Amino acid sequence: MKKALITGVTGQDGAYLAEFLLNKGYEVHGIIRRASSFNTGRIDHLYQDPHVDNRRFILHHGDLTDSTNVIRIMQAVQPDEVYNLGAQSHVKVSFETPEYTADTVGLGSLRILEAIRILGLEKKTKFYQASTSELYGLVQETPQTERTPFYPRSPYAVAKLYAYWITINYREAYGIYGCNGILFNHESPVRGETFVSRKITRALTRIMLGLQPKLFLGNMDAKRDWGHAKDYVEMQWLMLQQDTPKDYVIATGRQYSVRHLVETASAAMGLSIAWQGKGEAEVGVIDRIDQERFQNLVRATIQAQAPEPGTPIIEVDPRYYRPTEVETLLGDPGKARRELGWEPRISFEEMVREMVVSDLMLAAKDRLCLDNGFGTFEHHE
Ligand code: NDP
Ligand code: GDR
Repeated sequence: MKKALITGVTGQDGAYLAEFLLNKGYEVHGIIRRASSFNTGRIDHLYQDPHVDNRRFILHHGDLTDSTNVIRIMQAVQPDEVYNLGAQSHVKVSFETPEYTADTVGLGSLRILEAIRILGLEKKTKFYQASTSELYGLVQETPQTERTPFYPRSPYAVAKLYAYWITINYREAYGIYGCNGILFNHESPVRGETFVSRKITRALTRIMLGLQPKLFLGNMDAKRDWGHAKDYVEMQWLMLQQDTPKDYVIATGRQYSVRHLVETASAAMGLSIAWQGKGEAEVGVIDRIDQERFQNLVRATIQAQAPEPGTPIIEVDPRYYRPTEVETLLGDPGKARRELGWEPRISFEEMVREMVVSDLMLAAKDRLCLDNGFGTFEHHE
């Protein structure tokens, strides 16, 4: 039975990858951080009681900033494959916590690679590095391929640049099987609530149920190549199953603006938005609500309780602008398609719809509680 170790197992990709590897018959180990409240919501469905025999999903407390801890876990697990997904992964937050971001994202990768060396696992342990389209930053060519020059535009992206090159350096210097997956944005119903896709689906569903008055966004002209996390974790595994370690771009080859994402999510619920004004003064007002479409989507007794047509529900808030922005990203997944036979299966529209349905269910629970006198649910980002 193959053993995999996942850093960042409690995150979006970690949860999908753990499930994928368990289904492939792996024994899966994950590193989780000690927190003052439960942080395992995304992997609770995979949890196995430590008191049962033959467990195949095992969690270890740890942190990428702690090299002794990383070495000890690697020594205990002796993994065949390490997936390094752990990171302070929020680009905007990295401007506020640049040193911590560099430590987890940049040095965190080095600590695992060093653990492989120190423990003499160079010939046994394959290493996957979660690299990112943010490396392209101020893009030098469109679409971006494995050969497009990098120009990182945030402390996060600069830290990922170090992680990218240290992976290649350890591959060349010590013969470690190390790969970079240069993944473009990928989302899902368990995407972190402060990334733009989930922020949009969460806020719009809550607005439709009268739980939140407005959605505040930053740069709505930003364009991204958005795929589904479920498709992308399969590729992370595929990269480690080859004879030779290589780096691959993983993307859909299609690009949309943040504004289009808002429109797609709204349309899935029968809500149409009319845009008024420009720049920081731009607002999105409710144009029309197709009640029948809304009802068909949820197939439950919950009623839409949105404000009247003409009400502004989307506003620009410059606090969400970044000091240096990545305006446009579009990937060319040709190498992955040709060499690994990989194609994304889930379309942008299907993914957004899945996120809307999931967030509507969560909002409906809050609505039901509120209607029955439990809680106020004022929290929104
Ligand atoms: P998430 O932010 O959802 O998850 C990040 C994970 O890293 C969480 O499990 C988090 O733990 C953990 N983590 C954070 N800091 C530390 C630390 N100091 N030590 C150990 N673990 C830590 O990210 P995603 O799942 O979306 O992304 C996975 C990886 O892929 C990240 O490295 C990200 O930078 C990269 N990436 C993501 C893309 C995307 O579009 N999603 C695209 C390209 C790259 P906790 O739950 O406790 O916070
Ligand atoms: P990104 O994702 O920075 O590409 O990094 P995010 O969803 O945060 O932003 C995408 C684009 O939307 C614009 N935007 C907003 N973003 C957020 N978060 N909140 C807003 O209110 C908002 N309004 C507009 C942003 O300016 C940006 O242009 C993600 C992370 O998962 C990284 O870890 C990963 O490496 C890259 O994707 C690929």
